[in-house]
Amino acid sequence: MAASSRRSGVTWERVALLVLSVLLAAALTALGVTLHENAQTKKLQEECEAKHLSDETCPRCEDGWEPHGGKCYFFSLFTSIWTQSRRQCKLMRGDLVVINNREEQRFLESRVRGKMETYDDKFWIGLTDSKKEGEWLWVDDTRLDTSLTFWRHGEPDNWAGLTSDGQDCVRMGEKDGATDLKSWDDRYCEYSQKYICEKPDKA
Ligand SMILES: [Ca+2]
Ligand SMILES: [Ca+2]
Repeated sequence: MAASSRRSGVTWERVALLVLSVLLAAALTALGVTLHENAQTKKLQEECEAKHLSDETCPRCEDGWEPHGGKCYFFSLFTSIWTQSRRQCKLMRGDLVVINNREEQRFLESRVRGKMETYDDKFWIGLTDSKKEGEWLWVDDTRLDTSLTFWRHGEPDNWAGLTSDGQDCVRMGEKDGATDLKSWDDRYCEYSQKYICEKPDKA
């Protein structure tokens, strides 16, 4: 009986030890996996920041910027004159928006419409003829493609009713929606408007 009891005791001790070993191994494995995953996540975050990766786990645009078609767009909440608006965009490592195709105009037109509070609550874009009257240049120094313009009816008119300087900066937006996306209007540059900044996303 004594021998049997001792054997039995030894067996139970062994089983208990085995169970504990298995539990310990499982716990260590789980801990290792967790540590590894945390390290991976941290590494990915660092890579996102360092290399501006476009991985799905990386945000494509900074807070306050809206992603669209490989670009990030910022719609200002406050108004300023055209040159100051451009300066604000540059401070955020962007520039006033350059509209390169009809799809981009469509996107901006719909976004701006949703943000306009009054009919005059339009947004500056990066188009001006301030260097030479009638010669429209984008802020990236490209000439306006005359087959890709979205002037409202009767614009640009370089209207000089308020100042003899005329109108050299372009704003966009139609609160009720633009006919055929035509929402551009040349405006006196010293007028305060909201504005749209643009920069490449982190791709
Ligand atoms: Ca003009
Ligand atoms: Ca005008």
